[in-house]
Amino acid sequence: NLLQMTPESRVAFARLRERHAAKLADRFEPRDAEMFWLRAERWFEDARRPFLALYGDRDDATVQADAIFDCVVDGYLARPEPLRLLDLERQLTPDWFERPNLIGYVLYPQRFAGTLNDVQDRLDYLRELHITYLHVMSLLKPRPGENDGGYAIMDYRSIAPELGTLEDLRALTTALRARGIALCADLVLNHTAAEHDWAVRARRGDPDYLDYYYTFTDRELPDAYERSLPEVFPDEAPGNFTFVPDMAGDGRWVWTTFNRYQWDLNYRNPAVFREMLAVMCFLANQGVDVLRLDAAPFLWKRMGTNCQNQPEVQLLIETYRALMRVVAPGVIFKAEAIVPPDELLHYIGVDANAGKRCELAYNNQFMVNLWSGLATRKATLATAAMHMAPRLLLGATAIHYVRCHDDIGWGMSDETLRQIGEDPQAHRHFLNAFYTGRFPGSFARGDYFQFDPVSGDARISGTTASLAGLERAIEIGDPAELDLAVSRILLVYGLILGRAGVPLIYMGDEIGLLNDPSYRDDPEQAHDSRWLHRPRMDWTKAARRHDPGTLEGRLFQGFKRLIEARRAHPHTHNFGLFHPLWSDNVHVLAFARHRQDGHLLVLANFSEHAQSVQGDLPRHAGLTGALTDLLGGDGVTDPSDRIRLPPYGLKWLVGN
Ligand code: OTU
Repeated sequence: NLLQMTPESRVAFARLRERHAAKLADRFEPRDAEMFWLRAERWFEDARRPFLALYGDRDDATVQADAIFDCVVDGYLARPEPLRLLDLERQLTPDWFERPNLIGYVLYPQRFAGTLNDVQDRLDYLRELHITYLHVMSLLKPRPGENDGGYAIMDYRSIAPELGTLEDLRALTTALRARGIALCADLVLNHTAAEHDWAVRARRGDPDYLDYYYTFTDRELPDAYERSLPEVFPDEAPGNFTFVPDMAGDGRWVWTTFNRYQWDLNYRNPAVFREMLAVMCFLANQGVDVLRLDAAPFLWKRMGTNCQNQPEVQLLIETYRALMRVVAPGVIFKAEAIVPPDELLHYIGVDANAGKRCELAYNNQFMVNLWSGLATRKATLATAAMHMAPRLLLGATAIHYVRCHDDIGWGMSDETLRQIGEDPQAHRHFLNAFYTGRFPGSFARGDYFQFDPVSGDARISGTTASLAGLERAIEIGDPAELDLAVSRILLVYGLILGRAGVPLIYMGDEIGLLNDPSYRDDPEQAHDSRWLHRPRMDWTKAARRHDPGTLEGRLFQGFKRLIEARRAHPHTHNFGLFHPLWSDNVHVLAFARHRQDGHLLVLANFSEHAQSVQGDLPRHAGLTGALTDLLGGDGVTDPSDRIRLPPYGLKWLVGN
């Protein structure tokens, strides 16, 4: 591998060994020390090259590059034995996060159970759903008061006091590991809370720390940036800069993309790069398996652009990715980049593009297209989008989800909308009207997020159940409507479970939790309608999950059936080919998955009426012989018969 290094890198690598050989030999058995050096050698150039592309212009570039590897050594020295074993195990099973048995669940610990110890007490519940990937949001200590649902971190090395202590986190990760559940934690790396120690020092005028953030003495540059900058939270946090009156003497404007108390970090400063690297090592060494890179697109700013998805963001991720492979090869990255497919390709790719990108990323397109499908009763947009997606993206390991703690922004591509004959603006306005229940005949009960009365633009808040019609069905007391709502929920979840990648269940969806409007009475939350879909787990409802006569029982058992069908068959393993299809019925979504050990055809009816598709569709999808429905519905024997789907029906067909 030394051959792949530049001559300078070879010298730098020799320097690194010299600096640390004794320390490592002291701490580890010779073989564990050698394992480190093998990995360091393997990833050295992969880390150093993008790092120098970012910081190579500095006079002290070599010193800076050496320093990041020192940080890697420290990270490995602190890596506990059980985690080093896990690293080995995962290197033997590099597809551990791509397997059909990976089933995700995302929760707020406070709202799900209470403390981290309370979460541990609820693991049996998650076991019933076969959860093997748990995203626990907002673990780290946030600023007091308003904190954007925990996304304004005051200390990356402490747990939120109401949740417990670092010991509790380690106990939780140990318990999860024993059960084969990977833990995903947020790495909020674009910004810190204004109360973080770095920010406090910057505010006092310490020049080293002023350089951790983007600060400006007057409006000249902020105004120039604003000309091309969008606003993420226009309602409650207009603009991208906040004036901090007592900062560094006379006050300064601080870059705050999100809320006024979330200060964007300056990654042009290599000290910031290093700080965050140390945080990554720290979290990995507590037993975190998946680092969710929050707001990844925003990490680099450039005048005259929207300051998202800049090429330097990829270089940052590439460097971090390579360095963390040396410290903790069992740890993977998940990009939280809610961006169009062409941009998403820069964060993730097939086989994570030889280790340079994130292993996982959210598939936002599929999510919004599912909701568009439910509103229109048509599969056209989802089908067109799948056909137009970059081929490489189809091979990536996506997080498939129906809802999350954030709003739904209608991020489908304008190009795809036009291709299917929809006017992009009109379609988004329709979806907003539909999901706020304003559109005549709508079954949804959601609310606006960041509604702009001038343009009519908005995003949507609401739980899966409320958006899918359950809230309204209960309100009007109509059992037929209730049946339809249950079918809609199981349809969209059945679709994400029928795709490869990681299906992610949002806390409470499995028992149909409805909107929680109580946030409106809390002054810290009232302005942020995303709290509408962050209800507390209702354990009284959950207790009914085994009773098929109850709503909760129907949903929970429905989820279980889908999950168990997925786990029992190899088709959703990410090693395979994804194959979008057009059926001859606009209401029916169709896609296939090809593997050497079998082919799967997924059919989904987005309408409340029975539908059928041409009987030779499975043959076009490569399925032969008599077909079985893995979900227990009717199989298919005669290709000249049309294949029937009940209202909101779903089929997972396999050949024999
Ligand atoms: C993320 O979301 C988090 O998921 C949010 O809960 C936070 O408020 C936010 O970051 C700040 O930490 O804009 O509307 O492309 O879409 O990072 C939510 C990524 C957001 C952004 C995403 C962001």
